[in-house]
Amino acid sequence: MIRNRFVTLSPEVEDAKREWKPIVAMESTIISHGMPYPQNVETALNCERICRENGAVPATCAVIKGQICVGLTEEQIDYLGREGQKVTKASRRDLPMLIAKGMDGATTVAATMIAAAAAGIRVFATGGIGGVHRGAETTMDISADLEELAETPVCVVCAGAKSILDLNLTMEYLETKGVPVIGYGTDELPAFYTRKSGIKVPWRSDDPREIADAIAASREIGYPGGMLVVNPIPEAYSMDADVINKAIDDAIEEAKKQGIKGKETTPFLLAKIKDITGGSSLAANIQLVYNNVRLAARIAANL
Ligand code: PSU
Ligand code: MN
Repeated sequence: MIRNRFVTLSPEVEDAKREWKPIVAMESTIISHGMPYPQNVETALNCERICRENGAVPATCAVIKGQICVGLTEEQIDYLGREGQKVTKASRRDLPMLIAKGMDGATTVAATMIAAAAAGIRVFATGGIGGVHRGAETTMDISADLEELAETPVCVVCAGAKSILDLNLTMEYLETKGVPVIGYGTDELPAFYTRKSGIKVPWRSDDPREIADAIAASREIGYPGGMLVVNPIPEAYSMDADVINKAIDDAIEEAKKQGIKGKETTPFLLAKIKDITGGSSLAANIQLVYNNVRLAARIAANL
């Protein structure tokens, strides 16, 4: 998407663009639907601080009163965090009506990529992306994030995908769509809370500069889409695989029992997993996001 009258850049992001400073986009569904208050607001503000400390300007994105905002104030971040699930979870398909109605929306990876692309931002840091859900052969539950990666020229840095998803099918989908997937310092897809999944990634890079070169190359050769960098959670914060996998299985069982469907699925599972693990999944989640912001800032600085 190109810049238009529905996209507002914050003064800080506007200045950064003018001065060609590195910028890193961040999403807001993770704030409103991905974590509980007040940890969600603390985490989002820490992400912005860590981004600045690593030499890049943060651009947290959301829809506020029908405007696609690239760069939020502290008050806006606090508002999204306090409102939590009351704010509309906004993916690609939600943007036109949110704008028409002048509503607020917390943007998913897909919608944040659209916002970032409109502002000419090439790098985006988050925790986890949506993907092909377990059982998608019957439910058809495949996140719009995957289509967006195929279409929109933004490099998303994440900690791999959670095994609430079918990781093999998610990788197959990305392959079909021609999305470059790059393991940062790893040959394996990280499984969000843990560093390993046993699934190979097509590419590995140990150098943020090389990843920046790949982004630049993808633009020059006319790739329409983005790129996915998968960055393992730091060893010190990674969880025990058996503990987390059991929690995920139990959470999925509970979701089935309660008939949770569609866009409610991911937020429900995240909250349930946090309860089952007594909050240790949340602590891991927060640390992996910080780690991704650091890497994204370094990539952006090399562009
Ligand atoms: N995974 C997480 N935390 C999150 C999400 C995914 O660990 O907050 C959010 C992201 O905003 C992602 C969205 O883009 O869920 C995917 O939702 P869906 O599967 O409904 O597309
Ligand atoms: Mn879905």
